[in-house]
Amino acid sequence: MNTNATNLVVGLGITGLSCVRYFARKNQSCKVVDSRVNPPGLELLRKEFPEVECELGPFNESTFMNAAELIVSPGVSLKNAAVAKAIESGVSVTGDIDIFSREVSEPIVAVTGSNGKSTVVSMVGEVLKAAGRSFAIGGNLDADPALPALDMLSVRKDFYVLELSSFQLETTRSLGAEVATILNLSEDHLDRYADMDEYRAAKLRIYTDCKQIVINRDFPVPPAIEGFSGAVWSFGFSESEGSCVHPLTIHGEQWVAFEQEPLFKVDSIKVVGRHNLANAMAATALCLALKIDNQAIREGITSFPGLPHRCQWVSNGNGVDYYNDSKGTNVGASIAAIEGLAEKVAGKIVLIAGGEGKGADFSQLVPVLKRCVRHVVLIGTDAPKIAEAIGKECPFVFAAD
Ligand code: UMA
Ligand code: ADP
Repeated sequence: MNTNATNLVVGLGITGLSCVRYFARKNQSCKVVDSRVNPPGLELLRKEFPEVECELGPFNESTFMNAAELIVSPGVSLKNAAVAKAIESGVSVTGDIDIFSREVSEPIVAVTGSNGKSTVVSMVGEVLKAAGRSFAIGGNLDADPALPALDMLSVRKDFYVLELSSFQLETTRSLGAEVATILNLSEDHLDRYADMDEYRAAKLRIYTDCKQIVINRDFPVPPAIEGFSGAVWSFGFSESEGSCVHPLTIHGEQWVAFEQEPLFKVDSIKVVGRHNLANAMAATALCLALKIDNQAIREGITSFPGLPHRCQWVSNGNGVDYYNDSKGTNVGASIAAIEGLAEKVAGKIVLIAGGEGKGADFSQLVPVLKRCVRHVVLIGTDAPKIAEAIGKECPFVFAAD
């Protein structure tokens, strides 16, 4: 055994820095590696922890082999050659969420899914605020400033609400959440995973050792509840028996109800689109699992104004409304956003789309484009791929920006 072995923090971004801070609080030593020569967290590391050794540039396999444990940032795949070789030779591997779960005894609310995570965790936060409970929200959440999981521990709270990506879940062995959910699953990150099965397997790790599960009845991700003995809650547009949150018509008005009990009117929710109604129902089910009272649920969900860059109204010029949905970073998200907006303006939408497709199949866009969109403007790296997929089905132009 190598007696000089130390914790090796792999990646010096937001997560890596939070890991270094964690080890410092614990008086444990660590070393950092990053395959970039000038990684984003370098300046802060030098300032806050000048004593911490940092190895930059292409990964050195022997550094990995000699580590006591690898703490791998979400952006670094476990298939990375240096990481994989170290794991194969028996070096233990973990991630910030795994460490977080070992440190926390308070209830964790854990949310993953391809889309809607940030909206749902933020809604849960609004409800906890309305209920007067102390809480922290963080993890994958793209907030300003970001709050990586381990930094959430600086002040103890009643509840920890975690947005989790499949990347983070890859290194999470036993989360032990009070309540966990996979909101939905559609193609994403296929540049990192071999196929959807591998992506789904990473997501399913969210349920390990959790006490309660919330499932989306319209989009179950099997085998979530096979052999599960804890409480199962659900949400969805379809009718169902058991502990479910769903829309209910009462005297001609649409409500969100728990079983037969109305909680709040559908039109009292500020965020638009069917996908956001699904998000509101998911957040409601999570809060019911936490035994938060109905009034706080109503207050929290209906006061939530929505997050920037998610179907966010920007301005009106010459009678045209402009919406920013730039957080729709996969095909499923864009379909949900277009369909949500089309409830108001079917057939009149001009879609500006592009960027990096991460291996997605753009042909899935065709039916919704034909139904809801009159023209597409294509930008960014994968613009030609989108053009190829939509072909003659929907008129498009290329634009430089
Ligand atoms: N790095 C290497 N070698 C590699 C890949 C990365 O050294 O092969 C280094 C980079 O040079 C960089 C560091 O790793 O210095 C970056 O680490 P990271 O990519 O894990 O990013 P962090 O800054 O730690 O931010 C991560 C999440 N980013 C990713 O998963 C890509 C953030 O989610 C998250 O908010 C943060 O941890 C705190 O938990 C962002 C995200 O885009 C919002 N997530 C993806 C998504 O939502 O689709 C998953
Ligand atoms: P995430 O954190 O999972 O990326 P967000 O709440 O930030 O999700 O929403 C990002 C985008 O995903 C939104 O702009 C919208 O286009 C789409 N979206 C949001 N909620 C849903 C949902 N429940 N189902 C499908 N797409 C959704």
